[in-house]
Amino acid sequence: MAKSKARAGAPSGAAISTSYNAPQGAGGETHQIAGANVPTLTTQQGVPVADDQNSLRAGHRSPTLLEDFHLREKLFHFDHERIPERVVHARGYGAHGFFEVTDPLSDVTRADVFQRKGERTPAFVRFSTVAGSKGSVDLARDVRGFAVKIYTKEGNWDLVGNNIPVFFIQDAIKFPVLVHSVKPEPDRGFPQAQSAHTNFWDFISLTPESMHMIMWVMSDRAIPRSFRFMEGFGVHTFRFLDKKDRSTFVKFHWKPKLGMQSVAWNEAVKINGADPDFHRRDLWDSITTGNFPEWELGVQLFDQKFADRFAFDVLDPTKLIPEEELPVRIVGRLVLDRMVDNFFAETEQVAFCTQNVPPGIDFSNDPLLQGRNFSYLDTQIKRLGGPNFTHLPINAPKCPFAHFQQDGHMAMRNPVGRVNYEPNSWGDQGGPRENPVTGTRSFADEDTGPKQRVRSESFSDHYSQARQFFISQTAIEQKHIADALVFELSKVERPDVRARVVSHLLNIDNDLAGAVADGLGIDPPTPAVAAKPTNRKLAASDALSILKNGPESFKGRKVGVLLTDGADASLYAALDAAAKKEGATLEVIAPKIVGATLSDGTLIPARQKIDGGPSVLYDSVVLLLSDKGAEILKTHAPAKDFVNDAFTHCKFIGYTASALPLFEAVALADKLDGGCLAFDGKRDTEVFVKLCRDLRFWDREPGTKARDESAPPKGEPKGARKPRK
Ligand code: HDE
Repeated sequence: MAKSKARAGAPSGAAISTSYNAPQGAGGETHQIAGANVPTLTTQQGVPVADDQNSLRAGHRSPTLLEDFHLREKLFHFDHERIPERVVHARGYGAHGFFEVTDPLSDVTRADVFQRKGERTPAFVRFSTVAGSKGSVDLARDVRGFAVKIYTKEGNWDLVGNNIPVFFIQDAIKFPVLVHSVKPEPDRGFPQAQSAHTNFWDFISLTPESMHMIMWVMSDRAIPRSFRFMEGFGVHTFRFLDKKDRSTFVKFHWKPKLGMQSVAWNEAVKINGADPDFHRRDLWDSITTGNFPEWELGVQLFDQKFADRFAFDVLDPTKLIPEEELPVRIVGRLVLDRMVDNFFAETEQVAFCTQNVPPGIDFSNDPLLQGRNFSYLDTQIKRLGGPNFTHLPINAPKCPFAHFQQDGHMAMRNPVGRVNYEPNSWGDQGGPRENPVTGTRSFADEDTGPKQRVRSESFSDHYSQARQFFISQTAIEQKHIADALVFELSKVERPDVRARVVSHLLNIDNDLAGAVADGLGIDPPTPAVAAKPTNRKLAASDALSILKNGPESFKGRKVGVLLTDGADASLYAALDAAAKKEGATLEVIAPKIVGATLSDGTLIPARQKIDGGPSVLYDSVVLLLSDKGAEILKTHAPAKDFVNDAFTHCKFIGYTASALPLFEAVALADKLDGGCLAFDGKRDTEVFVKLCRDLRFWDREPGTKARDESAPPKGEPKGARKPRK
């Protein structure tokens, strides 16, 4: 059991946690070293170690002796530290929390976890990217995994979802090749964590069913600002079963309390260089500072009649049900309030399995879900080395369990007694028996037919919802989709593949196809042959847009404050207070990591030295400079990039008049717009924070209408003013 302890005599005075293996609760042998009482280092067998720095040798300069069991054990264990990384979703980050019911669902499900209002059930969540390996960057353009394990009183429920409500393919049999196509190309072993390459788009261009998902993946949903600002979806249609085993179909939604937010593509590229762990750090920072991220759980409930009249097959995982057509009922909340003690033991070893459902939750016949129910158990056996991965604390249920499964690799429990089978004649000595009353039951589905390899005709519309997604976006978001497609296809080496993708886009939206063809410098080809013509009459769904559902506040966001010696102390204090009032945080960037001494002599420590804290890491920026500070920074490349990037990425910029030389140095002094606010006095800091509620000043983005009328900005303060020079 790994222990974390504060070590006495830590140099900084702050508590340092150490991570080492020791028996749970055991005192163990200790000894004094440099005034501290420390545990004695041992081998795995518990033998005390006298020298951990030098291997055993016959003389000063002689070969190492084979009998050095401490050396051999240490190397052997190190050599085996890695387990196979997940074949997909290898890069992930997890946290603990709880699920709380706010609106019980006893009317539709017997699942115990949904019965009592206010009841909290422990949960563990692992967010991930799909394509990259464990060490890849956080801001790849990719789907994000949103896997939730809820430790219910009737067994673990794993809702292994994504931040996108549909999927690339309709049948599990296509999954291995989909993944092969997006992963590094097999001969050259690159590109890493990128869909922008020939093989992926070749496969996609030959797989029209992927077009709806492609619209999502090319949208800003695939470059989220952090895990805290993205939605999650169960994707498939599931079933709820009530006490009488009556079925209600259900689709699961997680809605972030802080609202949705994404970064710009150019930011994503730069963040990956500046902080490849951007999403991990964000979750760590927010949870360890007590700003616990939270999502609402919503359900879309429907019956067979709705399914029959809905325009698409509810078993088709490339389709969603628009919220406008079937509202989402909010039934609970998920709060993440504790980081793991140990990344490997918990985040790496957690084993999600879609087939883990408690009584009252059941599967539909979605062919992708059916395939997943085999795949997840199978993959855990490979990854965790045997059938006993449920013995690991992160995977073990937190409710009582009783079964006759035994032995196998790494069995960690010690079953006692003589009886390991049932039925048996040993009465109450005979161990667990089945319970038809509380036991899990499946829906008595009568669907059956001839044995065949077939795709249902009802799965054949590949373009209508792709179009619906596209027309539901604001003009800015539509432009981002077109830009992303041009970027990705520009990395595709084969012109025929590029043209084939555009031929599909023509079945989605002519303007989109035209913009992409133009961006690639090609003439639009003829439209792809469609199994079913696009229904161009589907109404737009506002719920599908990020910008139409912007947050009401700047809560949970971060202001990067570039600070120099001599900066106005009262403005800094006012800005700090205004940000705190909003629930946002300040992060100080300074020319030196020691920080900046303000006009009143206070030293404000910096979190980043300017070279390590580019503006892409922040939601908005403030330049709080002294005249002297600005003079120094105006020739400093990272400071110039800081300002230039913040402006290019449509960020709100607060500044003091003394910062103007820095704007001049990047030729922006004449371009300052309504997204730039000069601080004349302390009150302006509050105006600035209110401005930031819009998250970005989109008027600045080239190639889009001044302000996208379909997305009225939320929370724009009346007092916003043009800056003065
Ligand atoms: Fe997965 N998927 N998947 N997937 N998936 C895995 O399981 C698989 C699919 C998702 O944080 C693997 O433990 C098949 C859809 C998440 O540990 C593997 C198919 C959705 C995670 C696997 C799908 C997902 C995985 C790899 C098509 C969204 C990360 C390691 C039939 C609803 C879980 C592992 C974590 C992981 C198989 C499609 C989400 C190989 C065969 C659709 C969030 O079993």
